[in-house]
Amino acid sequence: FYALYMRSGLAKRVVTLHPSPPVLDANSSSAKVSPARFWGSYRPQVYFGMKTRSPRSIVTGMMWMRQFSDVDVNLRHTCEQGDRLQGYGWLMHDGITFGVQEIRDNDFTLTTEFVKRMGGDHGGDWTWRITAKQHSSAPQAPVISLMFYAAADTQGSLEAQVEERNRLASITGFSEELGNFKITFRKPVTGELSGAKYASYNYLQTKSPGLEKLTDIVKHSLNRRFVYSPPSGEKRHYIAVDTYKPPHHPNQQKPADTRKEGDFVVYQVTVQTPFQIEVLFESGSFHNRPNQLVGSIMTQELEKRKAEFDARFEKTFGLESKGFSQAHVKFGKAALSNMLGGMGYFYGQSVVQSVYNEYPLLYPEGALFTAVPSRSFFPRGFLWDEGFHQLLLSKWDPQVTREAIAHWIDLINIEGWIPREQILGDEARSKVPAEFVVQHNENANPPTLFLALQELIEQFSSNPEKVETQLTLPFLRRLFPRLKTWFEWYNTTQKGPRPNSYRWRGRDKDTNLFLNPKTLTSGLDDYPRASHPSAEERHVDLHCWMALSSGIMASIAQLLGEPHQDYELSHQVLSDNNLLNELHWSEQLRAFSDWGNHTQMVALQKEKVYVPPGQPRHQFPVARLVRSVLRPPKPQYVNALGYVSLFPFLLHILSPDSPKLEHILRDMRDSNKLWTPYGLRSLSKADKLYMQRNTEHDAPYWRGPIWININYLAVRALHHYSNTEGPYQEKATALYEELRTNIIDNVYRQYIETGYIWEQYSDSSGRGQGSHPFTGWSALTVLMMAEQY
Ligand code: 6A9
Repeated sequence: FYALYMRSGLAKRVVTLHPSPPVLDANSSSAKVSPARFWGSYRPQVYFGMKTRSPRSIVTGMMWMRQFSDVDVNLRHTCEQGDRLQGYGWLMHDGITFGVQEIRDNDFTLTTEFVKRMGGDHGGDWTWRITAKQHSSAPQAPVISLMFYAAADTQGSLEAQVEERNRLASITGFSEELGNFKITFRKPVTGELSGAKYASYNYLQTKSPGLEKLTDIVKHSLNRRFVYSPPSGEKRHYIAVDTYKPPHHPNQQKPADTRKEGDFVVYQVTVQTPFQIEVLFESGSFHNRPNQLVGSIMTQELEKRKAEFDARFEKTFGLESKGFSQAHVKFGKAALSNMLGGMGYFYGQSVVQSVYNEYPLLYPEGALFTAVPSRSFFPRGFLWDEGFHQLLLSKWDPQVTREAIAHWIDLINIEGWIPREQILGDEARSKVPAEFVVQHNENANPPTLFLALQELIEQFSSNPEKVETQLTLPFLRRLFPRLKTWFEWYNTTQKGPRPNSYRWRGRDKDTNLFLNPKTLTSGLDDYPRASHPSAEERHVDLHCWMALSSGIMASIAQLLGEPHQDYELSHQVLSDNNLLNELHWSEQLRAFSDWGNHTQMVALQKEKVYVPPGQPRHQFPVARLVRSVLRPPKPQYVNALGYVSLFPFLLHILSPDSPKLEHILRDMRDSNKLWTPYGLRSLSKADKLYMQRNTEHDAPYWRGPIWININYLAVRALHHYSNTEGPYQEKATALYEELRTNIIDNVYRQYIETGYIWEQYSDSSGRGQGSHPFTGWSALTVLMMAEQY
């Protein structure tokens, strides 16, 4: 009985939250406490939509489709690479009051703008303006349907107000967090001063069983029976929302889960380009509004905010004064804006597991306000990505950074663990294949939030009089108890075989299926590590992350007047270049390296499939690729030259006078190793695993391509060593200029050519590849342009 009790106690630890008071008050995001940040474009996974920072927010959004096209139904809603848009993203966005987005579809462009106006007790009003223009290449002006919607997420109510037969003039509604409100749909006009345009109207009012079902419901309701008949022009059938009947599942025994149901109202307007449409949200508690935020008033507001944005951007990053062209500045604004406009507010439960659980468990419900790496492919929070995101955002608005860090750190459990990938809520989960959902509590991810904290501390120390930076102290005070546990979690659960060494847990276990078992937890996924994962391993990148983190823990403790000697000591020990050399310097490679049970002599080969004589071959399984080990592994250095070998340099742990620095700078500049005209490649061209697939389905990822987060750290480190007295100072300065220029030029050129900022860049052509748009850490290009590190 006792054993059973113990087991269940241990089993619960993984889902038990940290006992110290949360950094954020329970109502800190509410309309009352934080009205200006209540409404926002916090739905990065849709092309255009807004919600509030509350758990069961009413959500608003827009879908669209082109009528009379060859393609059957080209409904756009959630950001999908498969839509093959020519480009989309926020061009301007201040994170709070307004945003301007451009969406380039095949033969027309939609500009989606919003402006907020404060008033009342529920986060105020907002207006959307959608402007549609055909491309000059289009043979005739396309007819487009915009579908604006509002949906309730288990609470609140929405009601369609219909005028003139089937034109939905407005939606009235009520919810806990918004009180009463009204959403008004204005008729399309050609321009601000012209009268209404011919348009056809449709609407749908139904119930949705969950927010992840909205696209399907609209699709299933579409009908071709409607006639578009402009005063001058032919009559044609067009597609529109009609009545919605849930799809019939004959085998489904269970009744629908009505607890998840919510009202769903869609307004469709079908009109030919060019046109402009406004949608107006008015809060019921906003009584004395001076006028409606529409038409010329909206135009004035937009112009005012654009001018403010431009001035603030220049004041913050100074790109114009550095001599960048208008086109470069526009690019920089787009990169920043899409990261800000890509911030999401997610709410829900992770699915987690520890060794004490037979099955995965649901983590406690929680909120996460975070930037996301990619609005299309990974529109959710990733722990180590976020530290990089906040390096950029903290320059623009340190309050965003404090709130994002606070949300992440409030998700910590009693052990000190934070799930690495945050898949919160049904909408987020619907985008992730089941095998990737469960998060394991032995798995880490680089503690990059310390980089962002370091930036906040520096802002405070260099400007302690400023009211804004002063908020950092009370913030750190509340953060500290949790931060201590977080640091301790890394320090204990990821410790290595030798004193003061570290090892990433959670490497792939099934070693014969991969050329080299992956280490997803390190963030560098398939970067080559020891061929045979074992407890003997030690990882140089993790060692350096710990050196960095202990140093920042020491600074925070000191700032707060807390004991800091232990952190300081750890920092000194881990930064000791002699220890680092002893644990990680490979004389053979003349570079820093991981250590482990390793052999270079592995290859992926086709498995032999035995086919008995006389039997048809096709009745037997297709041969898969498996790994052959041609020489047995032994404890030794892994000797893979690439990003991992650079870490003592990247995180400034190497002393400026270390002769190792010379080797590093030489390897970096060597085109046969790491140097390319587009940035540093992740793995040396000379490495055996350079650009090698890991399985037949698994293309090289961190085995050659150029990643901007690590390149940012490299440029920042070069800047550091070029400003620090030492024998390699000049060399560092020269490399700094060259690398910085190469990265900026290429990311910019790719953006102009393809319309996107990308997840990674080809080391052979510089071409953007992988997920896009990726204004996660690739947007750090802005900081390199600004030379702010
Ligand atoms: C798979 C597919 C619709 C991989 O940017 C996020 C992470 C980084 O943290 C990591 O360092 N990316 C990098 O190696 C993307 C990971 C995406 C995994 C999700 C599910 C969904 O299909």
